[in-house]
Amino acid sequence: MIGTRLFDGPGPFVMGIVNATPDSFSDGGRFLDPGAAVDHALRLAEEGADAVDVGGESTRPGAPPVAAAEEIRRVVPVVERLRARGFPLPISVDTSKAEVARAALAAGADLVNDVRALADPELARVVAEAGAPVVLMHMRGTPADMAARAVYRDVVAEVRDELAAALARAEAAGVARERTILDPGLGFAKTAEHSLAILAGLAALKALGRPLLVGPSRKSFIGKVTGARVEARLPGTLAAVAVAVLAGAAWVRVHDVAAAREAARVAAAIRDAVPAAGPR
Ligand code: PMM
Repeated sequence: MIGTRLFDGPGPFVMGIVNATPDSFSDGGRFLDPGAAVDHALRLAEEGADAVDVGGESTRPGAPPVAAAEEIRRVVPVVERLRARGFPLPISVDTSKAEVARAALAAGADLVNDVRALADPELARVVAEAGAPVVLMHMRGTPADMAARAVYRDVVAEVRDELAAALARAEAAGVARERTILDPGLGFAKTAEHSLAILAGLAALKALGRPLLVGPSRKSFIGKVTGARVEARLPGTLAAVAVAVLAGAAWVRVHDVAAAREAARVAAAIRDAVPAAGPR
């Protein structure tokens, strides 16, 4: 259950991104005003999003940390205004801070998306007490130092094992396993080659037994392949969305909801198709 809806089964479900930040890598500054962020969330709902993810702290490589009070000032008014208008979708809050999660959940958010996978025990406590679903994303270190930690022998196996450890940590803190969604964290403590390898090996992460969420949208690994600037990475994003869904991702987290939803639905139809027995 997320909000009032049961997100059971293989999906695909689309999480639309609402960044209320001045400096996110692809849309920083556009939705800093709460009214603009609210309008954007409404647009994403019209485009067919299944949930929206509201964030007040940029996690791009090297991004400076933001104080909790500032993050609350950016995020909570957006959640409040959406709920006051009867916004029908689950609202996720993209934060690693307990105070921000607490305030956003009190304002009507339904789930917590933590790029640090509940590394902060206080945030784990908040999530456990609220009984809120949580996205546990794989990263190493923090956005400030993660690039230096992108060293793997077998990136898929190591991400799988580190996500298993995050899941165990969450459960030990009282978070129900059934309330977790796992995310390999494309671009977080990963080179472009690592992110591509994760997508190629994504099916192996299904062994963890939890729904997977994948966030390829406009990321630099796409630019590395195509040479496209951030604003021109939609075609590459759609290829990654299709691959993720085909490999078993239940959720994709994207900026361009309408396009990604179509790509995800076609990929899911292919995933679920029964191949013909062969030439007649
Ligand atoms: N990527 C970003 C931010 N938050 N959360 C999850 N769960 N997964 C991601 O891949 C992810 C995230 C960075 O992208 P943005 O700045 O465009 O939101």
